[in-house]
Order: sequence, then structure tokens, then C-alpha cells
Amino acid sequence: MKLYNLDLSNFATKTRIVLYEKGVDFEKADPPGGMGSADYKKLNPVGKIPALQLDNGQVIPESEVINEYLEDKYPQNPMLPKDAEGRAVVRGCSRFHDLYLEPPLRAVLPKLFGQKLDDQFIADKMTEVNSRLDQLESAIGSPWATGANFSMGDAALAPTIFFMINMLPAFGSKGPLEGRPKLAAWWANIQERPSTKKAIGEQQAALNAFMKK
Ligand SMILES: N[C@@H](CCC(=O)N[C@@H](CS)C(=O)NCC(=O)O)C(=O)O
Repeated sequence: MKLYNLDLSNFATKTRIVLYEKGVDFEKADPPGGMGSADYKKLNPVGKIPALQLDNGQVIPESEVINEYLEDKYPQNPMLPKDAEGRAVVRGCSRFHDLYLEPPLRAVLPKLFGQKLDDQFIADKMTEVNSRLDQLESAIGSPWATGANFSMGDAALAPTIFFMINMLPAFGSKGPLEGRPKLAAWWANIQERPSTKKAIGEQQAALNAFMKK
């Protein structure tokens, strides 16, 4: 099994966390030609990272679809509860991440790649990020995002919160944990868990290399 991956990518890190939790063997591969390249689009037409290539050649794109596939295929160390209601809660958490929490951060990332963005645009996106973080603070569980068990919700949130810790102040915002004690307590737990420690450690190393450039 091959994961088209970049260690810096928060969505690829989301999937690596699930692979590490389940102890599944996989090979990491850079997207041929880079993200969005014509060569990579032959494998994943949308061109985004991550995508999982199975040993039979099938390519599964989209972090959430890959994570659901991994859960179906490798039920050990479950990332979803058994009951339908609990599964809805976890899926709601990763969907909140994908649809509402992460997009306003993503909108300002081009600035890190040298693109000029309007100051008001950045300020508006920071207001939106902080309002989503407040919603997360009011809903987050303990010790894990959706309660007693580590889940796909934690896998979705952790790599983006890592980005926010490292990036929000550079965009003129307070850090995501500041004034949010439940989120800060959850983040302390994330730093102790082997799967997140490893995956976010890789993300950190890739961020350090990116910052050096
Ligand atoms: N909905 C996608 C989002 C993936 C995504 O945005 N990946 C970024 C890297 S973190 C990417 O590939 N960007 C390049 C592009 O959009 O062409 C998923 O969950 O996998």
C-alpha cells in the first residue's frame, strides 16, 4: 500500500495518524511531479494530497474516504465507536474540521508561499478561524475530542491545530490554545499519544525544513 504524501500536509498527516494507530504497513511516496501536477492527476484527478494506492492499483483519494476505508479494512484499534449514534458524533467532528475549521486557515496559506493577500481579507479569515475555534472549545470532549476514545475526530483536528499553533500569530491572531482551556488540555493529550507524536513530529520536521528555505 502506498500513500501519496507530504509530511507537511495536514490532510496527509490526518491519514498517517490512522495508519500509525492501526499499525498498518505502508510506503510513503511523493506525488509524481508534485501536488496538482499533470502526472499526479493521472493517479488522482483532483491533484490533492493524500491519496492511497492499494496493492491492486486502485487509488483512493480524500483523507476522510481513506480513513473510512482503513477503518473498514483494518478494524483493529477502532477509530469509530460501534453504535450508530457514536459514529455520527465522530463523523460530525471530522466534518466540522474539514468543512468549517480548516478552510479559513487554508485561505491565508498562499501568503506563506509569497502570494500577496489583502490585509482585510486576512483579518476576516482570522475572525472566522477564531469563531470556529470557540465553537470547538464549547464542543470538545475529554480526554479526546469526542470523549473517552481516541477517534477519527482527533486525527482530523490534531494536524490543523498544529498548523494553527505555529501560524496564527504570524497572521495577527492569538494562538488557538490561548483562552481555550479544554482545547489546551486536549492538545496536551495529543502530544503524549504515540501515533500523533510520530505523525506530528514528521509534520514539525517538514515545517522546520520549509521555514529554512
Ligand atoms: N479534501 C481533501 C483536501 C486535501 C488538501 O487540500 N490537500 C492539500 C495539501 S494539505 C493539497 O493537496 N493542495 C494542493 C492542491 O490543492 O492542488 C482531503 O481531505 O484529502
